[in-house]
Amino acid sequence: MNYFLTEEQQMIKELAAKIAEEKIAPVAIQYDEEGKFPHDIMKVLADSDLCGVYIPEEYGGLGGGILEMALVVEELSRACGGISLAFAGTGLGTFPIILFGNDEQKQKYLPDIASGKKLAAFGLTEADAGSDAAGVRTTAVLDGDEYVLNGTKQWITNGGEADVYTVVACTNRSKGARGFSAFIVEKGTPGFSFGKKENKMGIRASCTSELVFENCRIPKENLLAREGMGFIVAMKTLDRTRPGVAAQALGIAQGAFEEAVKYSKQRVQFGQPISSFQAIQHILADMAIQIEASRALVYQTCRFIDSGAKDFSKESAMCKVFASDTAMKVTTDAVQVLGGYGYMKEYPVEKKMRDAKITQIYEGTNQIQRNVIALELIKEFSKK
Ligand code: COS
Repeated sequence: MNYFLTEEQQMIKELAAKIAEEKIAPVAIQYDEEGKFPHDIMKVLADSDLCGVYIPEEYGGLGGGILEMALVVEELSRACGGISLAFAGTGLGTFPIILFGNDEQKQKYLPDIASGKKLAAFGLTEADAGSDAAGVRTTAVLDGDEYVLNGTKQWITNGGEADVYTVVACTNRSKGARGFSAFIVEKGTPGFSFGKKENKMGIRASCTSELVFENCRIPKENLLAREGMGFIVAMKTLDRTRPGVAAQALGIAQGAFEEAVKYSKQRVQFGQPISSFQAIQHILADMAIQIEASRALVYQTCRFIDSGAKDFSKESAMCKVFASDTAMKVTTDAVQVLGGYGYMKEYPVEKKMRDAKITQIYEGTNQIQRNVIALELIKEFSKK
């Protein structure tokens, strides 16, 4: 399918694909087994100027949008859905600054993220605030010229590895979702430490950790937007980054599909390659249909967002649901095509199936996405 990418978008996609093929694919299984964070791959991305594809040019980026970010995530995820997350998780941590940071905050943080010198992370989730994001308990209290943070964030992608954290905390509990505020917290700030690193089913090359705040004092200049805007900062960020999760799912599915086709042409049973059997052909055809439909929805949603659309919660949620459900189905089918070999760790598809699962869960479970979609639909229809 021709998606009529611009010359620059095509170049970005091809460069990311080359890095994925040459640098990531050969080490993906090893990184998965060792749970090794991909600093060396991030260095390659930095040297190739890909870290800042979605960051405005005035702050050292390439000035692209969500589509450019998605193209990189898709290609890296084709080789490894865990390694790609060092890049995608940084995007999630950076968008609150791009969207709500003042010029000073942008000047201070974005150039180093764009150059790949620093990684970022986003701290919203807590033990009792998962799907119910308004359940955040971490507090931030203004004391003179500083906010004092107390609380623990859980399951934070890039936690411990990132240098810049955008964190949502409660500044006025009585106001519910309107009582949250968002802050920038730098690694190394006294009172800010990291808890246990999680041992995960998939995306094992990605680091997932707790963020612990114990009387952590940060300058009041690190408040993003205004007090009370934290929930909106989080929701507007997620509206922009859920297509990134969709792109990760798309890449994982594409990678699994390619492995399944390759294997089906090599594997001989009953005297012929299994690709000659209709039972296998139909599985491959269904995979290809679903992947192409995902890609069309992901790219179009990204373009819609990049066109300056004001409200796209529904579209963003739709592409996340569709692409992640597709990734789960396609990777499971890829294991099926490879049969017993597919179940073994020597072959790359069981890892892709494990990596795919998280895309149905994080940045809002697919059940939450369906809530968002349904509520928006009902709102739209009641206007008619
Ligand atoms: N953009 C702008 N504003 C939004 C918004 C969006 N996408 N979504 C909600 N808001 C606003 C609402 O308009 C409301 O504002 P008012 O108080 O002015 O009316 C406020 O935020 C609270 O919204 P709502 O009442 O819908 O909040 P709920 O507590 O019901 O939560 C869901 C809504 C479930 C959608 C939210 O909690 C969510 O997205 N949960 C999943 C969290 C998630 O993705 N976690 C993963 C963390 S990152 S890995």
